[in-house]
Amino acid sequence: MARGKIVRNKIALVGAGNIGGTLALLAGLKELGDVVLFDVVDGVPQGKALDIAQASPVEGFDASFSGASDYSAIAGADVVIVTAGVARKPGMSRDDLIGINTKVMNQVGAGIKEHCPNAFVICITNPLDAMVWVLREACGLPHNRVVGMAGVLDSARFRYFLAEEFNVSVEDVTAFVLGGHGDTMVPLVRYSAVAGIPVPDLIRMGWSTQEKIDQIVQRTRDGGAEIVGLLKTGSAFYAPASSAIQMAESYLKDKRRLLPCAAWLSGQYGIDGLYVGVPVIIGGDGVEKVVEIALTAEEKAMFDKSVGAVKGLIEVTRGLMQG
Ligand code: TXD
Repeated sequence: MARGKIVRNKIALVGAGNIGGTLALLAGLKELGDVVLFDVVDGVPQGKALDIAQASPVEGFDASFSGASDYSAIAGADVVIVTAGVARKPGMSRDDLIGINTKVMNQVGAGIKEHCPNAFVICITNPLDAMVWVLREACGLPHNRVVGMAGVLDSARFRYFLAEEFNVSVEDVTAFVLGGHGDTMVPLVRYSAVAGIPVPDLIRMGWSTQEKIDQIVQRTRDGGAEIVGLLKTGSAFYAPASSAIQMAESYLKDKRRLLPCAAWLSGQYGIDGLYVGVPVIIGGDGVEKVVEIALTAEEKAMFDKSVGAVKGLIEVTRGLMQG
């Protein structure tokens, strides 16, 4: 059968700041498609696009890079990754960003609705669990085509700390973090493993102690704040960008990765009508399946507490939107 002309994917990055610029470089290095950087600060998206394009002869990737401050530039995007808004400074919680970033999500959602209603949308802007909901409401896309990036990052932090503790390759460590992207997140030790050997077994084998693993769980919860405290001028951006690109790649290449993401629940886990961090399969149709794993009573209690925190965040956000 004659093959039609292969057209490159189009990736729109709304927000060309620390994460946005890193997303653009990673998309280029992985040759995921043509990249449009969008930002309200004129010159920044254009400058970063040109700078990354000039790296392409060295790195050997063929793609177009452009910068824009008009939403028409994202027309027809296959994937939109949203980092627009303000980031945390030391002493600020993710929740402190609600007011400003809610307004930004409504603007971004309107741009997506008008220019690329068939896209797969990955929200990164904090507070993530609320902003992904605002963005979905504003763009009106199907719930399975709007997802939040947080769990992949939190799980990556957890995986890194476990690999360091066990002195093994990060490639062999898998881990799960459920719930909201905040202090109540639920790193699941029971579902984390090294080459399939569950972490609880590794503790019994003397590879670590429960106390050290508990400390790693807490350091994972504090992962964002630890970096904000060190950087002082902003928050993490390399690992968040890598995490979102993994989600985008799973969609663009129909890889059906099983990844922890903030996904819309319509009855799963006994929750109906809320974005929560759960394991999902991301393929060519977007979020193709929410995976319901069995939880012990203790794990369920922690998950329910995290869900409660997300619900509280949504109520505050609703109040702001109606105010
Ligand atoms: O795991 C996660 N989801 C979190 C998310 C991990 C790390 C960072 N988290 C959040 O991502 C962070 O708290 C912020 O809310 C976003 C973006 O973080 P980033 O570090 O990239 O922030 P920057 O460098 O400030 O970039 C934000 C850009 C900046 O260039 C602004 O000019 C632009 O957003 N901006 C806008 N773009 C479009 N439209 C509007 N209205 C707008 N307002 C600001």
